[in-house]
Order: sequence, then C-alpha cells, then structure tokens
Amino acid sequence: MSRDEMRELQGRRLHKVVDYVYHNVPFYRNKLQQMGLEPDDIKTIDDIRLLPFTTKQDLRDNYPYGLQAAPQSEIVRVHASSGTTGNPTIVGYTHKDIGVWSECMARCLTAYGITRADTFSVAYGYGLFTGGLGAHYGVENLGATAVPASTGNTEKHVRLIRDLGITGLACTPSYALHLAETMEKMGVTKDDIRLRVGAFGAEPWTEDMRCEIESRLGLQGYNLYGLSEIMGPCVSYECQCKHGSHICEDHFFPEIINPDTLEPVPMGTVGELVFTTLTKEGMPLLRYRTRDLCTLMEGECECGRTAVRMGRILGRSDDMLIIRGINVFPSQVESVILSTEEFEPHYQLVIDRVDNLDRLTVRVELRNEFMTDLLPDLAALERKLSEKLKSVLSIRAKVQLLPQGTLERSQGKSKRVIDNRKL
Ligand code: DLL
Repeated sequence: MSRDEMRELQGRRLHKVVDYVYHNVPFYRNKLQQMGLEPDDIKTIDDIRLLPFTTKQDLRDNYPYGLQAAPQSEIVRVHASSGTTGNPTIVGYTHKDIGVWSECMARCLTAYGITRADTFSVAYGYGLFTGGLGAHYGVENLGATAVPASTGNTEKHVRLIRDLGITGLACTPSYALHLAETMEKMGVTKDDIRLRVGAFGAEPWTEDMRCEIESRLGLQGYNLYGLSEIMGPCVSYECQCKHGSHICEDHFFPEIINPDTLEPVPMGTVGELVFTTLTKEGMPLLRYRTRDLCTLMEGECECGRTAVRMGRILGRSDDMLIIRGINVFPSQVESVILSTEEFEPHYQLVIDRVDNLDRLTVRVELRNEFMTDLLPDLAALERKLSEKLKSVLSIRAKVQLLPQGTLERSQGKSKRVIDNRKL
C-alpha cells in the first residue's frame, strides 16, 4: 500500500475507533469531554495528536474490565500481563480481535519465509501470557503445522525437533540459547535437525545474540515484537532483510515521543513508542505509552514492504525488567516484602544468566527479632517468601536472607536492581 493510501485508511479507522470508545468506554468519554473533544473532531490520522495518552496506571486504576469496550458476551478470551504492583492488566479479545491477531501473526511468519509445508514449534509459554497462544493461532492460520511445545522439558523438545523435522521455532532468544546448549549436551548436532527459521522476542536481545543463536541452531533468527495491552506477539516483525521490524500499522498506529515532554520526536530519533489500536473491539487503546524506547524508520524496505519499521528495543522509560520473558517490576517485589512482617524494607534484585537462563535472586534483610541460629527456621522463612514472590511474579526467585543493616543505605536513589546479564 502506498503511504498516502495507508494514511487515508488509518485516518478512517482512527475516527471509527474514537467514536467507538466515546460511546462504549466511560473512561475515554470523560477524558475526551474534559478536553472538549468530540469524535467528529478526529478527521485525519494527523488529528491523533489531539487525543489523550493512556498509561499502564490507567489500566491498573480500571482493573479488571474498566477499559473494555465490547460487552462481556462478545469477549471470547482474556490474557493478562503483570502490573507494577498487585493487579495484572487484563485484556479481553472478541472473536474478530483473535482473527486480526492470527492474521498479523501469519503475515509475520510469511515474512520469515514460513509456508504451509513447515512444522513450527511454539515454545513460548501457553497461558495468560500472550506468546504461546498468539503464535500458535498464527501458525494454524497460515496452514503450517503447529507443535505446542510450550516452555520447560527442553530435552523432550530437542527430540521432537529432531524426530518431527521441525523447521520453525518461536521462543525467547534466551530460551533458544538454552535449547542450543541442551542439544549440544545431548550430542544432537545442527546436521541432525532441520530448523531454518526462529521467531524470537518477548525480551530485548542484541545482534551478537542473533549471530550466536543462528550459528548454534543453524537457522535464521528474526525479531518478533508485541505487547499484551495492544495485542500480543506480532505488533511488528522483521522481514528477511533484518533491517528493522515492520509494524502492522493498518491495525496498530505507532508514534514516537519524548517521554518527558510527551512531544513527538523526529523519525530516526530514539523515543518512547506509543500505539493506538485502529481495529480492536475488546479493549481498544488510544495512544498507549509502551515505555519501550526505540526509533521509527520510514521508507520502503528492500523487501518491498512499505510499512513503517521500528528499530530494536533499546531500553525502557520505566523500571520494568524482563526475566525469562516475564515482565517484573521491582515494586511488585517491594509490596510482597512490605506485607511480610519478618523483613526490613531493604532489598535488592540480582539477575544473572546461568546456562542461558535468567536467575532472579532477591536479597532481603531479616529483622533482628526474627534472626535465629536455627537453619531449618531460616530455610522455612526463605521458602515462605519465595512462594509469595512466585505467586505474584509468576517466576521463581531465590531468596537470600541477610542480617539487618547489611545492604548499603543510599543517600539518593537506591540501587535496587543489579542486572548482571550481558545484553
Ligand atoms: O512479551 C508479547 C510477545 C510474546 C512478544 C512473544 C513477542 C513474542 P508482554 O508480556 O505484555 O507481551 O510484554 C511486552 O515485552 O513492552 C517489551 O518491553 C518487551 N518485548 C516484547 N517483544 C520484544 C522484542 C509480550 N522483540 C513487553 N524485543 C514489551 C525487545 C520486547 N523487547
């Protein structure tokens, strides 16, 4: 599609979605009314600048279904993503939303060179996380064979890859490296398998990591980006030119802003990515601040696609960490610690990568009155905190208890996170 045609389509869709949320989501109607805006004020895609931003905090404040536009009877699935504390973000999808999602995902697989002849293993987690089911529906929509391997049981997965002649693999880049290592330990070589395409995302990764995965697994590794609030995997994807990820901008309109001034920054400048969903029915969002920092690129790609591309994610404008593909906010850990009487409100998160898998250690001070020489009592305390953390974060953390007063008290911003992963 030419740029003019795309902008015209986006303008029409934007008007429609603004009208839709105005009439179906009190949160947006109030915001627009406060700003003196009516849906008919939005005529072209350039008018998007008039609209209010939406933040993760707005989703939290309206937990669970406050921003949902479609009636519950139209919602066919929900997914969830972590919030900064307690409440996750709930995202409801209508039947049509699932159709758009699996179409975008099929577009992405096509760009990687996947066809109906391929067998594709999905090793993102299946569940509330959007990775597993999102990628799975795309594989089926394309007509390739889906193998819902999910995460864990890596040796069995290696055997499936070899025995079923699996040609495509979707997982986090760190899991791809772990898989490569397991394969090597099992004595399975690149020549024993037929993998040729990898769809890697859900966490930041580098060009060096791409080279390493490609050479160890013998495949072409492509970036896959997305977020649950907007849809899930496939908001953007690389093509075989590997020069930026094409955004499905007929469904998700991108902007790039300065996170401090909220003003747009010029193309090619690093800023915070903002998305407006143009066709979503379940939970449409206007100008959602992703907190992901990257650049946008215009201009036709060598592959012939005209869609705007985004560069790699370079960081975040908040403190969210991604550990084993799961979003973790230090504030979630803090609220667990503060709700447990045995611990001081002094803690540190240490993240390491061991055998290509992320390990989270939470170091926390034990109050003097709970200090004991009895090892079983200490072990029980560690277990208690570890279990609480697991239920809130959805990942296991090793707990390290420290005597009261051990952690350095800072004068200014405390250093709560020590990330030893080389990214
Ligand atoms: O991670 C959706 C997804 C699943 C994308 C599978 C790709 C593959 P959330 O759990 O909501 O959704 O986390 C979204 O993860 O805002 C980014 O910070 C980060 N992220 C996702 N993809 C990439 C990527 C899924 N390719 C958050 N590179 C986003 C870097 C990524 N960061």
